[in-house]
Amino acid sequence: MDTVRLAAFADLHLGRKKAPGVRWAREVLIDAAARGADVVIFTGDLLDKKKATEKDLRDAVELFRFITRELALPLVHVWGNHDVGSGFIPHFPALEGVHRPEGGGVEKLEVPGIPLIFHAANVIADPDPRPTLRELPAVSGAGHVGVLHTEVEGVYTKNPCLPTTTSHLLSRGYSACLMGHVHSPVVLNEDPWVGWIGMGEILELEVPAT
Ligand SMILES: [Mn+2]
Repeated sequence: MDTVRLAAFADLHLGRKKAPGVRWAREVLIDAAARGADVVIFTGDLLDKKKATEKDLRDAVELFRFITRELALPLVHVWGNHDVGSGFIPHFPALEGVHRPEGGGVEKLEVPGIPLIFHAANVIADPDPRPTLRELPAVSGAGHVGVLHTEVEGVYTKNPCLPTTTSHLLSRGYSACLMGHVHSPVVLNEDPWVGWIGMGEILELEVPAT
């Protein structure tokens, strides 16, 4: 494979009334899979910290199983501040085909059959003002993708969340940097793509393989 097709979504906030919901997610992901997606990315805030219930947790697990079993696509994701605030992370099972960082630092994730290297970090507190993303490794060569739930330069100053800057992200040399936390779609840089996917949006992006 020379390129890899990503299908990315963010900030599902299950439990929140006006959030798009699991049915929406299934529909857009079915379409993305039909268009040839190789891997699904979710950039955090699966569950709403104020509204999510046990039922939403079950729906979230079912959605991830749908992606990995029915669509037969691997999933890479990180936890966002709302996931932490929901209290459900300790109850979320390990699922085959689902790849996420295990701790609170920057971790490198590799997915069998997908020629990319993911650089990802979980949010571990709400708020989470740690300067952790300074540790994102700089790389040379294609096929590196950042998967983050973050603010950039204080766009979301009310709730500090793994703060970083556009120039730092661009200096890492990644082929794309996909973010959650800001709910409107915002593109900070077109090529390589750096930005927030937004709530209720699906981003389909082709990136060069390693
Ligand atoms: Mn969010």
